Amino acid sequence: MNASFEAVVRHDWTLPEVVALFTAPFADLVFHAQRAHRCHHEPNTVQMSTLLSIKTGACPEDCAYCPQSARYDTGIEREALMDLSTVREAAARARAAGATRFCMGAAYRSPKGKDLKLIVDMIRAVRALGLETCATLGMLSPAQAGELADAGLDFYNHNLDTSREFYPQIISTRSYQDRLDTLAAVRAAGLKVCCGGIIGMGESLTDRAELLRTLANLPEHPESVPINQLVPVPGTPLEGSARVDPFDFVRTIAVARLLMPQAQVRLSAGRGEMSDELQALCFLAGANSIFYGDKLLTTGNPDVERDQRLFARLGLNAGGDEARRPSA
Ligand code: SAM
Ligand code: DTB
Ligand code: SF4
Repeated sequence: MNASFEAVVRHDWTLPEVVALFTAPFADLVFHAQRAHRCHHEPNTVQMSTLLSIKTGACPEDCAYCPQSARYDTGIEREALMDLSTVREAAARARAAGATRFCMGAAYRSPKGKDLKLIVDMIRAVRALGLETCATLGMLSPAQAGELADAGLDFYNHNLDTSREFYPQIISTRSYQDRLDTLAAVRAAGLKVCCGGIIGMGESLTDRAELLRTLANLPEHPESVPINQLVPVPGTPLEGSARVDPFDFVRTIAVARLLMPQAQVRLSAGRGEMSDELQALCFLAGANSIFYGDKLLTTGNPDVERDQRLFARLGLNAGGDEARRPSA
């Protein structure tokens, strides 16, 4: 099948169409992804979100990639839910360093009622600093999504992680359908959706195509699509995973850009192990947002100085959601 490179918003992608994009000559794919990027976004503008783990470790789920699962001995320090002033101070530091969005992550299967009330206070405090807010707290019921929306939360992050077919090899404690149900609840509550996956867990090209196809065929495209490269953490079942071919990672970014042309495609975990040249290729392929700050949730991220140097070398500007062109 010939690849269709047209950058239109569609929700009816077939698997052969997506595979044709993945297997197109690299330069064709990246060229068309960059063209799509320029139709819908300000070129050279990259949005920056800073992460904070507000509750760390001791998670009852068994996600095979995750250092925070209670089932694996990864040596991370468990921490109960942070207090409000610590979160506010971290958000103020992130804003001072140039982030426009602050994302609070908690190692929950789903949040308990009393914790959600405390998190609502955190969301209000972060918003009051003039930052966009994002949370990732596991599964949500429609009522919980509504509570977060009422608090003024802007984005909710909940990833599909991989294809429906490969998923059971990675997680057994919650189903693919559970994830889709949470995404539907988040959307119905009026929150913006941040949803993506992980590359490098041993999945096939078909699994990568199915992940992106599932995201693109949702009733509405996620506003933000994080593409994580697996950080192989010692002690997790995936610690020995083979490194992804860097060109295949760039291809994944490019296909995400073509399938979801209006989304922020986020170059996410794994940047610490990527060269400046590989990150530049990811930006060329349509990535226009990153996680910014010395730490992701529990693992490392390039330090702020390295990112600032990279932005200067590439002529990139830090920008917010206004990067989306109104005419698109
Ligand atoms: N507990 C919540 C949940 O699972 O929705 C929120 C936090 S969880 C750490 C958020 C996402 O981080 C996961 O869905 C996964 O995509 C990503 N992630 C976790 N560990 C990772 C790793 N070692 N490498 C790359 N991405 C990872
Ligand atoms: C996402 O897709 N990636 C971020 C964010 N959403 C929450 C998390 C990456 C976590 C990497 C492993 C860690 O630092 O614990
Ligand atoms: Fe828990 Fe989330 Fe980690 Fe899964 S990814 S083990 S749900 S913190």
